Amino acid sequence: MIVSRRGLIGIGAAGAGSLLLGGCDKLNSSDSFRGALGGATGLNQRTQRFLMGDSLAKEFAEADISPVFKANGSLGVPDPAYQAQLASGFANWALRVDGLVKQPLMLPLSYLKGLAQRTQITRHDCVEGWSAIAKWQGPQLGTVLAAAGLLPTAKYAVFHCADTLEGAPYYESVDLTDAFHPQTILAWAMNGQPLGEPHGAPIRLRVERQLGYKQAKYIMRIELRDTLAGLYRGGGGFWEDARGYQWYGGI
Ligand SMILES: Nc1nc2c(c(=O)[nH]1)N[C@H]1C(S)=C(S)[C@@H](COP(=O)(O)O)O[C@H]1N2
Ligand SMILES: [Mo]
Repeated sequence: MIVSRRGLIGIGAAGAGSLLLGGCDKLNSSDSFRGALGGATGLNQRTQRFLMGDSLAKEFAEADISPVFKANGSLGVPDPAYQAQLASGFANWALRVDGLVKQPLMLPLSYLKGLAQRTQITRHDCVEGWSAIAKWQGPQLGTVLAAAGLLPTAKYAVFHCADTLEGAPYYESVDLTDAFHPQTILAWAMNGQPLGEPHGAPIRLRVERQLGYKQAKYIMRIELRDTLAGLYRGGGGFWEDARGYQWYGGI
């Protein structure tokens, strides 16, 4: 079941404060929480290294940043609820993390900005035949997933976006190998500025070893699942469903 955008924002406004601002300080200062978090991350990273190694996508220098970075696919989200969030700087917005997790979370943008940040200058490659280099900043996805605590059955992280393309909701997914890769971040800043609407405000995925269509913009919800079957047309992403693009869009 997909939670409607309106419903999501409603939960965000009501639930975010109580769950996080109340819970988070306590969690962060608890040694056992930090221990549990480290353990969960370690387990997934060991799995990842065994499978794929921890090869990094190439990173570039400030001087390499492209003067123009084309926006592609959806250039905005006409939905009035999204527009209201955009106008308020996403002050009442919260990212929902749910599905196969121990603790579903509603994470305000301020919380994501307050986590340890990673900054990386990388090249985005779109299958339509263009590339551009930008600097991205945000928390690692692994940090956010560890805060929710994955259930043992979780295999995929699915990103539900606010926009629709060709009448269908945009979504994407990665496996836990890429979810816990150090360069996989929930970017809220691009070239030192908060993400604008064309590039996916308030947050977009950067999963740097894969192609442009995997870099989901306008992420509202991250759902942990054991299978991609039964979700939309089962391809694990909008373009995978619509055009048969490879689910693993490796570069
Ligand atoms: N939500 C959402 N994410 C998306 C898309 C989209 O249309 N909607 N387009 C994808 C494609 S094909 C590309 S190349 C990049 C474009 O990102 P940009 O607009 O920042 O250049 O976003 C990807 N993520
Ligand atoms: Mo693309």
